[in-house]
Amino acid sequence: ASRTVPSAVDVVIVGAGFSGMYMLHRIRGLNLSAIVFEAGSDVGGTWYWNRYPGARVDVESLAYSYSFSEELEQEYEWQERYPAQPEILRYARHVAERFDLRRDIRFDTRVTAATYDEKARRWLVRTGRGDAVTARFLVMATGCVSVPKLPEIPGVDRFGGVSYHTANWPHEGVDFTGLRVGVIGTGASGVGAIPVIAEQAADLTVFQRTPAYSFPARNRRLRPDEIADMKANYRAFRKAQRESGFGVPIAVPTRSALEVSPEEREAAYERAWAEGGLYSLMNTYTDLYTSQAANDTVKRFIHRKIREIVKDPRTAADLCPDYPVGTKRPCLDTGYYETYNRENVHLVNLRRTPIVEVTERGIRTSDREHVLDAIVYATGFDAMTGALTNVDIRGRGGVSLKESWRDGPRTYLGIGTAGFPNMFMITGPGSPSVLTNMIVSIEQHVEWVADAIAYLQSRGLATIEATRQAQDTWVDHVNLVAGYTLFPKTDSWYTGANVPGKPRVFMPYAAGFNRYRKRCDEVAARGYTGFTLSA
Ligand code: NA7
Repeated sequence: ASRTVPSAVDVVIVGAGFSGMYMLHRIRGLNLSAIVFEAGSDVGGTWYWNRYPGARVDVESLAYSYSFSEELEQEYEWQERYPAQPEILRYARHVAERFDLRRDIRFDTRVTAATYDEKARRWLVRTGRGDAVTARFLVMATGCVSVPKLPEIPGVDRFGGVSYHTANWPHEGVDFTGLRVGVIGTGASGVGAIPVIAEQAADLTVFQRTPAYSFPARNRRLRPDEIADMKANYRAFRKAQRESGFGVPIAVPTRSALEVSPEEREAAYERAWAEGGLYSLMNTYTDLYTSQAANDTVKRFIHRKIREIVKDPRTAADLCPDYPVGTKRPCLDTGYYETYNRENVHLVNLRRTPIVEVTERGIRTSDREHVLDAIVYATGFDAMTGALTNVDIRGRGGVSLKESWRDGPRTYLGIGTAGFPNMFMITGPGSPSVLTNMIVSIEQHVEWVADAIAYLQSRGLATIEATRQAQDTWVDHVNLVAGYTLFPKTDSWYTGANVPGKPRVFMPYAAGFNRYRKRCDEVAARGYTGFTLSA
């Protein structure tokens, strides 16, 4: 098929995941032209790349779906409470078909540079395939956890077996039958992959640096009656999502974990554990994210659960995390802790015996060499900023985004950044997105950006740009809010600590999605306060 790229459009959108797809749909609704560049060969973003066994979403399917089209809501049939990657990718493809999105998306095309021309007031966007397109608006829909990070371990290239990163998994799948497999990393990706690989592999060794808190998903097929029920009540449900703190409607806790009796608390934690899900346990009391003493109660509860499930006491002890629960994104699992009771699964605690190097034959820890046929790197991402700073973005005066974010990302509302007119980020650093049901955050951002562009159009305005003052105030506010929580106390990809040399800043906005959305709405209603609009 011929591949044409226009030389000028109204909007260039980078990325065809859930953000870029919806952005394209909204831009079309404004009767503007748009082109989307996507590095992958199809839509889906995260769900296109992360094909490792056991990859699942950690928000319930009926809530982890677009709300902008009632027809889409009514016609789509989710199968599982927490669908696996293939089902979510199928949904993304369905949306692309349904709204005829693909004709404006150029696949297998990575954007390499974007330069703002102050005279012409247009962005010039370049791709790895030699495309050069100018646009009035640039929307970075590049995702928050989309740049895979390989570990800084010597010898990674020397390994004689096969190796994979979970976020760059072969499309044809991998058969581990009969193999000795090593998995490095025990975040959401490792916790998802480990139980499934364990069933296949002859032998599985898990290399754990920091244990994760993992809650049972209690995944199951959805019943026809609950699907029908949701479809009948979707409008009220979506409203409740938008008015919630995490983009997931759950009862708001009213009491401190420390004001109830230990028995009552245990009973509440037991109910949440039995119910499963990402938010139920941490939503039992008001102060689990803010008080160390309150958080300790839920931590002790989870430690007990781990010790009950895992038979070998030493392995169980190694699996118990010591940082505050929830300050790294907790995992949802199906049989994760149980997997360590299998004869063919071994846990290596890297705190005791760190990895020294990867050898031709496997992985050498400080005490011995582990001989392996395959290594799976579940080592995470250069999150929240990597996908933005990897593109050579230059705003006013040729200043690069990477340079201006040298000491950490600075944004206004996580949507715009000073010095980069008419550039928008979907779910950027400084927004609450990574703490929430991502699709709810994506829709809110896309709609806000589309409304801002429509506003400029209707008033004949050319540019919108965050002021430095509004940005400074917002960054201070994000930090102030973070300071009231336990989040900054733990090293994580929220703070940039997982990437050597990355500035340490707690990047998400932790005051809740509902408060944030209200703030964004007020900014828009007052004529985009904190942004400079120019004729
Ligand atoms: P995460 O959550 O960043 O987890 C990465 C894991 O890999 C984590 O356990 C890391 O340990 C470990 N890691 C990273 N580098 C190394 C080295 N060099 N040696 C040993 N272990 C290492 O990424 P995921 O892909 O699991 O999940 C990302 C998000 O996607 C998740 O939160 C969901 O929102 C979806 P560490 O903690 O750094 O000690």
